[in-house]
Amino acid sequence: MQSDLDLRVAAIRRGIETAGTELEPAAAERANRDLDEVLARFRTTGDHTVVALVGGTGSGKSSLFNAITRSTFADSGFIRPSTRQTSACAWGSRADELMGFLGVRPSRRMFRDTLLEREDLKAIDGLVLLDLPDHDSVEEHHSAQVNRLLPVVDVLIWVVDPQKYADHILHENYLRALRSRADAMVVVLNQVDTLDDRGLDIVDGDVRRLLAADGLGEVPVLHTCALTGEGIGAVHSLLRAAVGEESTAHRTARAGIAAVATELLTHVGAGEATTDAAVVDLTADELMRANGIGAVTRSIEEATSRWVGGALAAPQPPARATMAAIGSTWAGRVKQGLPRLWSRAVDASLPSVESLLRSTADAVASVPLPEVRVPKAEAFGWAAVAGALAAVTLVVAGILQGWPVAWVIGPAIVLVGVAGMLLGAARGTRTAVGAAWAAAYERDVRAALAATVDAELAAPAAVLLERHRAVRGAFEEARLSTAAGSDAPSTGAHAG
Ligand SMILES: Nc1nc2c(ncn2[C@@H]2O[C@H](COP(=O)(O)OP(=O)(O)O)[C@@H](O)[C@H]2O)c(=O)[nH]1
Ligand SMILES: [Mg+2]
Repeated sequence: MQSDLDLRVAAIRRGIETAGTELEPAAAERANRDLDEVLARFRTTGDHTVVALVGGTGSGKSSLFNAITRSTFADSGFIRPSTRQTSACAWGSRADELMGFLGVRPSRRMFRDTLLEREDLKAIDGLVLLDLPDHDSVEEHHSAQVNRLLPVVDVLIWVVDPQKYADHILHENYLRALRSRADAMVVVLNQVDTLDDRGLDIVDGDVRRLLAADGLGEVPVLHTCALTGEGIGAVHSLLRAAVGEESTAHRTARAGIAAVATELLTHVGAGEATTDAAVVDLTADELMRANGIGAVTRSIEEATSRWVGGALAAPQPPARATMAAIGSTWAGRVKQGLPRLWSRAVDASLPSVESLLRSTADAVASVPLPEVRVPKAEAFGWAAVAGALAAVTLVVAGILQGWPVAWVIGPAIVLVGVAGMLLGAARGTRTAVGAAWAAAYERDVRAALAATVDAELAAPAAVLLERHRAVRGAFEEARLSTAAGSDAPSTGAHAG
């Protein structure tokens, strides 16, 4: 599971590096320092599952320790009623650093290879079982030991016996104070062999009632007899379950890393604006207006529709202030939601107004204005003129030659009609061609301007936004609540 934490830490370090100057140096420094601290603490305690037997003198903690480990390692018995030294058994790893951290003397450490264990204690690598000094051996070092234990302990097994389960100190000083760790607590009622069935019912009911009064009603209660081994199987199951859960040390480290990531996330935006075609087109449209392209297209339509053509309006280069406004509108769209340093980077990535003016002028100039002559319409026009002339000629000739009126009038009407149709065709052709040329000009200029916006504005912004996305993604990855790359559940009761 260490690798899961490593991945998270690596993600944060990668994010910090990718952010570069866009992350305040103080924030980066603090994050790195906090990560070092979290990792150092995790290395000291290690990714062990720590289970501690706690309770009053004579309840049977040491006997239970021995029963669980199938040893006689822990001092037990009335001869030495008060255990002064913590005994510990580690499975699968020596857990030396953790033992040292907890103040377990080397002579009180015991190591077990899980491969050599019986069925119910296989697969509990990483378990460390502690037999703590009695809590009522009122000694300075005892409370210090308990305090050191709390940040790493995964399961606290409170051992009570039928005589002393209502112990005042136990309830006041420990159970109540540890209410927040209720999910990590189990009560073992030991020495059940000293009770008959009725007695067991009464004591069990009492214990549960007292726990409920302490706000620990959910804490499971097991029954054991350390001398006969009765109920020890249930304790073994509990230990196996605890090993299967994410350890407290791991969860603490993960939470520490998540806290660092959460703080770093305040230095990036919640998302990134887009620089896609729709946004590029918005700015291209603004440049169209600023360059007076609308007037040019109108003049193309008008000039084409006239017989004699006419001069076309030329594009007008925008004023410097207009271009500056378009540039800052673009920047505003891109910077949306970005914090100060990232916004500053967006501004820095923008070309100067002069450069924008130049590239825009180049883009507009790259599209030539159309020739407004429409030969097809002119041909129609001349044909119409010829038709009209023919009609006039026919009429004049008919009058001079004295042809019958009927000969002349019919063909003349037909000729005039044809000429009229040709005139209509000429006008229609001009209008259609003019509209097409205007549209083509507008389309080409827009494409040229969009290409300019793409190259000059969108490309540098996209690089920046992509970097921001990578940084944000890295920090978010480090904050994921489920263990990345691990199937360990993130939370949950250790016993039940
Ligand atoms: N009858 C009985 N005696 C027990 C049981 N567990 C422990 N004892 C005895 O209780 C006394 C105290 O046990 P010990 O393990 O030293 O308790 P500790 O002070 O909590 O560590 C010893 O004499 C044990 O033999 C049990 O389940 N049944
Ligand atoms: Mg003891």
